[in-house]
Amino acid sequence: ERLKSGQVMPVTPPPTSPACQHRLWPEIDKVVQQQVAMARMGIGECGSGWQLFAEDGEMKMYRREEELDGMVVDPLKAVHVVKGITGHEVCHYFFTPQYRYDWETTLEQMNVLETISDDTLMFMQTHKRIWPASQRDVVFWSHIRKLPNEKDRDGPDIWTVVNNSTEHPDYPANNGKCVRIFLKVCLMCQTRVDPPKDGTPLSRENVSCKITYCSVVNPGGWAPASVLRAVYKREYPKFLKRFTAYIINQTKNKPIMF
Ligand code: 6CM
Repeated sequence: ERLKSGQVMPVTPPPTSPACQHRLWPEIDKVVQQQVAMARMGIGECGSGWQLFAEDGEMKMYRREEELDGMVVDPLKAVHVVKGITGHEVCHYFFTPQYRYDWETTLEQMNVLETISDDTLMFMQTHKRIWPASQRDVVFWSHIRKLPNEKDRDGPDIWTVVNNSTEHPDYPANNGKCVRIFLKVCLMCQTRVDPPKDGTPLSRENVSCKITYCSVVNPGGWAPASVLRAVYKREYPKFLKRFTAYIINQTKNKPIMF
């Protein structure tokens, strides 16, 4: 059928990621969409049960107390607004392996098991042992994506990184000294721009980033609930403060990456 003038040919949109040929792609795309939808929901919309457990300036951290087979699997949701950095920058430093030892304080060792594509990696990490529990390790894919800003087409895009546990035949779970943990993590970042009124060029003073960080970690094996909750209460605020301070420091003399 011929198109009338002004009509646009309906075509299947091009694949959004070069990782789309990979066996894990259907799962990656599904989980990313689910996690972003969850991250977009406000605290009030997610149903009751979110309790504020840490607050520091603009940073607020909420958790829901949940247990599965006697193990603490409390979902966590943190929101923060940080001046001087963009969503793309936050996601870039979270995703890129070379920076991870700089900001991830619980990390003992990190290996990239597979480069699925530029925007999708598979990691194996071992984390520092926390007494009295066994040491933990984790295998997960990590995917970085730019989401179009649907509300404001001229505004900056939203960026996200989703980490999700997976399996790797060469690294079976619970086969050495470590207990395998299972995680679902979503970092979602929205840049806000407040351009100078006097027409001077945009600087880092004019940008800020709204960060939403959601995670569910299943410790995978015995870990005393009270110790685990105390560890989370201490470690999550420490992580978000240290990580954002690190990005401010890394980017301060660099051009703004939108
Ligand atoms: O999301 C974060 N980091 C990412 C990159 O490393 C990635 C990894 C998350 C691993 C989370 C491990 C949590 C700590 C393990 C404790 C296990 C319980 C031991 C038993 C204690 C009694 O998504 C930042 C993660 C920040 C964690 C505080």
